[in-house]
Amino acid sequence: MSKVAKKTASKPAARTKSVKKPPAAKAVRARTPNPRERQRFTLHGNALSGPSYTVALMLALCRHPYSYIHVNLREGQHKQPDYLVKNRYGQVPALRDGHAFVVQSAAILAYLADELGKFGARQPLESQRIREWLFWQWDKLATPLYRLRARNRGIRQFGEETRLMYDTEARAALAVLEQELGKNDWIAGKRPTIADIGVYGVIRYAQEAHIDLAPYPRLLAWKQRVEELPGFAPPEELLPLESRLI
Ligand SMILES: N[C@@H](CCC(=O)N[C@@H](CS)C(=O)NCC(=O)O)C(=O)O
Repeated sequence: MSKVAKKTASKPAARTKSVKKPPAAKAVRARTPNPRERQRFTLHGNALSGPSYTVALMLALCRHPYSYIHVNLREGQHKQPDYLVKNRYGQVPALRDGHAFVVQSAAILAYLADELGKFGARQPLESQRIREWLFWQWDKLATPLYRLRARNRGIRQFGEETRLMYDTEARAALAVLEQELGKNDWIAGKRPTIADIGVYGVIRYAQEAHIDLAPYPRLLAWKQRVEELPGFAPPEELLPLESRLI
């Protein structure tokens, strides 16, 4: 047998070994951050921003400290050149990790799940399911619910017909969640993942969108479960009105 063939022949054993490794790697990553790691992340966000909240919530649930920079949306800071180098889309949030900036809240959640080894998938199909929910959430849940909230806060203006359209869309999305939560306690399966964190970051604001969650009892029970996770904190605790450096 040639050297190459020998190497190939010995691969199955090596592969079995590497499959067993991830739990140990995860355990190392999940330990309490050391002083250098503590200063690793800086979240650029806004106190009223649901997407900023999902990232802050993820870091809180991972018990990972972070610095926080308040971006003043009213003054248009998010459209200034010095911010656009952090987030090319001119939006909050942006997360600095060392010298790199990662943007788009759902993508940031996925990044943090990989980096911190928490609330992510353990196998490819689970990873796919989580992604499906995160894409769906922005497509069908966040858009109508956040628009209704923005209207109620006076940030967006639109007439009754449009309000009714978003209201109908939001309720249709809530019905999907209600149905799905009849199968499992958590959105993407039997344990909490970034799909729950992303969706919670929208559901949290249902009241401000004037959407009553009472007709969705499973959703309410799930919301309670999220709020009971160790490290959970509401937006007002995680997103201050001023920058907070550590
Ligand atoms: N899909 C984006 C949405 C972010 C977003 O809508 N951010 C709002 C604040 S909640 C914003 O920056 N709005 C200003 C703008 O879009 O110009 C994400 O998930 O990061």
